[in-house]
Amino acid sequence: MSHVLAAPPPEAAADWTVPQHWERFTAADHARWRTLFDRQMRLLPGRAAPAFLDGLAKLDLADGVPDFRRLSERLTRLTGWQVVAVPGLVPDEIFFAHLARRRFVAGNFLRDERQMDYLEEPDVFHDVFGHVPMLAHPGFANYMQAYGEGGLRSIGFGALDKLARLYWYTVEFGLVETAEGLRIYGAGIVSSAGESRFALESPSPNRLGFDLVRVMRTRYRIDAFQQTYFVIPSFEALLAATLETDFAPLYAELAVRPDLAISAVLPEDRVFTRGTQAEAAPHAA
Ligand code: HBI
Ligand code: FE
Repeated sequence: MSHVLAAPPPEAAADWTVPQHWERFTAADHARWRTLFDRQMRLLPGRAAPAFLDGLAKLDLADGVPDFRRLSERLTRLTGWQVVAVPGLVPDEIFFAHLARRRFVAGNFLRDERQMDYLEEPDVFHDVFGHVPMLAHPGFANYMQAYGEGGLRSIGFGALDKLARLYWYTVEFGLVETAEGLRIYGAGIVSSAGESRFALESPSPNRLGFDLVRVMRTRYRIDAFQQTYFVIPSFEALLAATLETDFAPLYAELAVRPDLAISAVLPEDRVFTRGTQAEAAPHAA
């Protein structure tokens, strides 16, 4: 993670949090947030998981960059989570420690108008619009805390790179199977106009059934749309798979098995065909 500073910047606390200073966001910032919000809302009905859309409806994120104090009050009532501001990417250990305490860290800046489609570091739109709605879902909220606790333990096993793949292929780029077809819930997809369509409608990527070990063996790319997505049957199943697994022997097994290429499809993989009929999405572009 090349952008992570070695120590918290002078304005940050030891846990890397900073005051949000919500009042410093300008009218132009709020307008840019609304542009991003409105664009996603034209795409997400019929594509995003019902859990994501339900969370979004409860959180009041439409009007501009949210004030984290009010957002955290709402979220705390729903699932006990809070949102705290950080300058940008934080070290893994700090990130996991916040998750383990049910605190989600959000970058305290908004992308500029030249980066509306792509940026390298997570900004407040990715972090809040992308991640926070799912934290209003009790099962997913528990999964995220368990992930933080598991992340702290994985460092002791030297297995952080394996566990990071689980985060990548679920929290960031996950798909879920519903009675109506595949739906997106990963924050990296739901906060991206291009990938919201690509993940479900493009014929090119693989959509494979989720399997914990399979996912943790699979490399990932950070510089383009994903070539492989993993589909969970439900958020309850995802939580159960992680809570019921003893990761210590798993890490030992993973250490001696080769990584899988991003594009690999194994004979035992369940392969899904296209995510959703484009015509079934109410606002397909
Ligand atoms: N820092 N701000 C921020 N946001 C993240 O998503 C993040 C991070 N630091 C480390 C990190 N993620 C990784 O540990 C996970 O992607 C596994
Ligand atoms: Fe993210």
